[in-house]
Amino acid sequence: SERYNPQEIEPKWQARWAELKLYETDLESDQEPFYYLTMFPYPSGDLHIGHWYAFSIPDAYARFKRMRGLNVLFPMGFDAFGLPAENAAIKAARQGGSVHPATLTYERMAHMERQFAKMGASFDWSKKVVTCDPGYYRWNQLFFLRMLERGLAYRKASFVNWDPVDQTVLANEQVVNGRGERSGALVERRLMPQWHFKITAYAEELLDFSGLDWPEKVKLMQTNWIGRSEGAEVRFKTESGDELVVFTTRPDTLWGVTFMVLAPEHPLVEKLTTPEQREAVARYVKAASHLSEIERQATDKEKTGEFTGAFAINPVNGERVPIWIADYVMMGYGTGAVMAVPAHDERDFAFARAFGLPVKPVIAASEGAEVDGEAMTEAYTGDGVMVNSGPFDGTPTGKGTPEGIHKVIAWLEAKGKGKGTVTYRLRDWLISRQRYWGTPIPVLYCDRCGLVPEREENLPVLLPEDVAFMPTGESPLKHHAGFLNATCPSCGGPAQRETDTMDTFVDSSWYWFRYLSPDLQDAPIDRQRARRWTPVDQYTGGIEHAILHLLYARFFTKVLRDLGFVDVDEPFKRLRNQGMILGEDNEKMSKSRGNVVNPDDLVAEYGADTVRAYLMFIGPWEAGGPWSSTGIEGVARFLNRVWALLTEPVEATGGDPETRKALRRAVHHAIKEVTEDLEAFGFNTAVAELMTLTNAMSRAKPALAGTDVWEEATEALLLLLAPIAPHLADELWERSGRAGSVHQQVWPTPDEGALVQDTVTIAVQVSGKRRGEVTVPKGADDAAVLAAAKAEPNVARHLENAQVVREIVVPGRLVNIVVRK
Ligand code: ANZ
Ligand code: ZN
Repeated sequence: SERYNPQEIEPKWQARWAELKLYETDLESDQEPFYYLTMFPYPSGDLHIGHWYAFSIPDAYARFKRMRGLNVLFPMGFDAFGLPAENAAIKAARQGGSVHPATLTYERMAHMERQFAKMGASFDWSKKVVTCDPGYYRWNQLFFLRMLERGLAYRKASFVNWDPVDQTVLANEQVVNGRGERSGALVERRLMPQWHFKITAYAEELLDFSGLDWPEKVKLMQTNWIGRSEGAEVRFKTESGDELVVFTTRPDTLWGVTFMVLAPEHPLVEKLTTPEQREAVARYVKAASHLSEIERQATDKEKTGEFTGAFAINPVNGERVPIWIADYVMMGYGTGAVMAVPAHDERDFAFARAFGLPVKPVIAASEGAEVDGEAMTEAYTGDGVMVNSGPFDGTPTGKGTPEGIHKVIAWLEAKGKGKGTVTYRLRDWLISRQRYWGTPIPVLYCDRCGLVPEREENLPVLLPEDVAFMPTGESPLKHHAGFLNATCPSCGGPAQRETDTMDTFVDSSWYWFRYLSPDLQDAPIDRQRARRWTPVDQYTGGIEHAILHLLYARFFTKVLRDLGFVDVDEPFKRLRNQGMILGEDNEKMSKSRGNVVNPDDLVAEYGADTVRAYLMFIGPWEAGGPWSSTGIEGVARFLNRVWALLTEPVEATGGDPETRKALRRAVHHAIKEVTEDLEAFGFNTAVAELMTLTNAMSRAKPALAGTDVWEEATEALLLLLAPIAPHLADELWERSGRAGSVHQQVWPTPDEGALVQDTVTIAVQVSGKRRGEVTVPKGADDAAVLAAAKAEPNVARHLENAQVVREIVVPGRLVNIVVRK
């Protein structure tokens, strides 16, 4: 008979599904909606095995949910703006050629769409969203303008990585060992005006994950990223009369301050520094400007710093303390100034020892315990009681027993020397990119009016197509006269357009709302549909997006709610993250290691269904695992066995009731298990269950082929296989004479009756007299049999007020409970 030939059947079914428009979702249908979103890809060019893992398994989930009777929306699009396409254009410019990011991006998207079709993916492409389309990014611009109105978008000087050779701002990823990736020049931290979104205004709300079924790990990562710290702001005065405010989580250590440290970028540094210290301080500030924040915060980094020559007065005891600058203090956190308490803070301790500054303990481990700053070898950070702290001596204090912290805050507030406050590690979202391939920020600079927002009716501010890329990488927008020179929307005079574009994370912060009405002309979001379809029921994607994308998406949803575009507080109800597919050698796949597998080659060799089923079989989807070429062979054999099982004819003998019962039990067991597995993203165990069912069917075939129970088994196998190997299942569905597509069928439900094991009936005696009988599963253990026996009503009556002295179980035959009255 005919062999399983995926190269023939897969294109056939892909064409048939497209023709039937099988996966176009009617968003207005009365059927219960289920929004399954999977993170849309950047159009990098070719689908790699990671894409297959991230998309083919979600496809199985979407197919499963459709068969379960839900109206599933499973859309797809492209996160199409971004650096790689622009870098390709810049590279071409350096080599004297030219490539346009738009051309490249659209070519790549078309190629990837063809590859998705070959995967058998059931995306609803009729809702496609492409973020570099003006019909999409115009709404980024509208949101920006509305946010600007409300102060949620603003422009302020921020530190950026400046490449002095290429005269351009670099992303953190483009700075390697402190140097520009391309120019090799020492990168400087420069203060430049940049656009920001005020995500910090939502810090508190973003810490609330109630009602979200998200992995604990992701919630924890976001919580730490937001980094809420309770503490106090304390007002110190410099000797020259300037106010120097510090943020501290430990105001209870104020009496132990022996010096102060400012971030090198702190605005008071220049003013405070004495003439003798000026040169050394300037040198230190310059050196610090070459370090990234990550390098500065490394815990093993040797402490460096410089004395400013100035002093401050401690507001709690009037002590005079020297003011230093050091790179371990960050300008972007708290107030950029620290009251240093070396006795109780590790970083301050290391700094004090490095520069010979005094250490003054103000917390004793216990009442009366001796404290000696000279003798300390490390900071004491534990709980204890306050000492050498004026009116607070003897007060218990510490992170675990914060009485002292609270009392000192109340005291500071009463004396007007400070106040309790909450600080977040989260910074406002810097969205400015000095790049071409992104959404133009819709504002202008007018000589007369200053900063002027573009009028909403003039949107979109189009990205000009006729641009020349610079070998330096500088944005071509800066040199495009037609784009730059515009009319002021306010006074009609000449104005210059903003040349910064938006971070592409803006594009991915609301795209799932747009899938609901991708062509809507007069609004970004169909609010009615959004009410019905969001929050997204299930979102899946890579763990690498645990913080930025997922936090921005939550922030944007809340902003859109506050701007009146949507009515939900959160974007994604349930989140799951897939693991990673590693090479055969258990290492990350990479070209340099030579351990990459190419999905196109695999599809040509085995067919898409085998690749899909094998990726599912590798291990729990949320864990990932190493690729195995013998593993995929095994799964290929499995699908071939399914094919042979349902296509090779046999003369069956008919079988007896026992074999019929055994087959039905295997079938309904599989239905039950596969359903539970798929619901819980247990794709590996679902495939294993199907292998077990196939084995049971192989054993039963010579007896039962052609009988009603065989047909029941065939139907169940194909239905359960449909999400996993969608082409093979549909082909066998058709060949077995069944109507329609298997993907339009209803998911089976297990017949609980068929699951019941065979039973035996056992006589029950009480002290040797027969008092009843019980029916229990064959092979049930003694404890279960005894429990059933004692529960039998007549037996129970005879056991009342009696003391059991012995219990005898003769398996499969008899129970005797010996009692004494
Ligand atoms: C005095 C003190 C004494 C501190 C003590 C800690 C322990 P978290 O918990 O992460 O919020 N700090 C404040 N602003 C800083 C900045 N811009 N750069 C670097 N460090 C800064 O950390 C808060 C603590 O980090 C603050 O409390 C301050 O040191 C330091 F026994 O103040 B503490
Ligand atoms: Zn003007």
